[in-house]
Amino acid sequence: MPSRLLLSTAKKIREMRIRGASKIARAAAEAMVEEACSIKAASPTEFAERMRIAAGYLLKTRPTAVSLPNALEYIMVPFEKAAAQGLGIGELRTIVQSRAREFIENSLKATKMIGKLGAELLGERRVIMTHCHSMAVVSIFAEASRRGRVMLAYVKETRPRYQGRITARQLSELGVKVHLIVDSAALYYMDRVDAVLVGADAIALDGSVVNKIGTCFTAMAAVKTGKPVFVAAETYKIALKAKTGSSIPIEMRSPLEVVSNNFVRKYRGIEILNPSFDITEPAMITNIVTEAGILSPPFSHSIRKVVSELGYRIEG
Ligand code: RUB
Repeated sequence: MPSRLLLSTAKKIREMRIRGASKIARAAAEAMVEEACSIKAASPTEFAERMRIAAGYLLKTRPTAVSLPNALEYIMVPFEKAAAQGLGIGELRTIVQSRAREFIENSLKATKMIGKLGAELLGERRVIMTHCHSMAVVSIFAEASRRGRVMLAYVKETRPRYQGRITARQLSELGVKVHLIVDSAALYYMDRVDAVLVGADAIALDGSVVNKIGTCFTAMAAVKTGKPVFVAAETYKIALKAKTGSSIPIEMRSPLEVVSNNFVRKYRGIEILNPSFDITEPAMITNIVTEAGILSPPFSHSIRKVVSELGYRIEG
């Protein structure tokens, strides 16, 4: 069994007290450090096995955000190499610590860089519609505000978990004027906005974007009214095993996020469906802002290019 601390982080991620793809990844990396420090193993083999168990637990918490397996692989691939070479417990522990800390640091830097590149991409576009809550998106607003631009955000509330309220609060604190709207008002207000800007949980190699349920619908409304759709995502959200969006698993969450327990008990014949994410096809996306640059269509080309420049390995 992993330590109580790791189990508690896993529970927080599962229950969405830690949420958002980049925060999930960083929390998992931090949990791996804590685990490496707390394990008292009799041999390097036992230490390695317990680290694998810990990574496995974290991996199972949420299935869609590819940032989570990518963060764990960032730590575990060199770890496994070192374990196979017969390194001692102390050295193995150091590898986990340094890789995890490096991942966290790079992740924070990447979000900041996305802010800069995204603010440039927005240019004179000041009225932006967004969905859910993405730190990459907030970073772009923060940078645009820092540059003295007066921004107005149409923030969709994002049922059933209302992450839009977090975005609304954070943008408002940045000095952005905010209109919080119900999800179904997206098309109604679309003609007043200059662009749609959303985050991502995973990006397939063809440029399909997996993000909070309702993203695709918002993108469709934007396309219908001729507005650009920008996606902000760190490169560790690229799903290196997914040629298209359809191979990325979509998390189904509890009906109790949608209706009360009483409702479920009273209307047993009603099946409540609660998919947490959807897939926006590449043809609907104008640009993807990453820390390594702004990607343009055809995404199947620009994503593979950035992946190879970064030295990431496409699998399968
Ligand atoms: C969050 C969500 C966010 C992405 C990107 O979903 O869809 O848009 O995770 O966020 P949930 P970030 O609330 O279900 O985790 O840019 O912060 O990584």
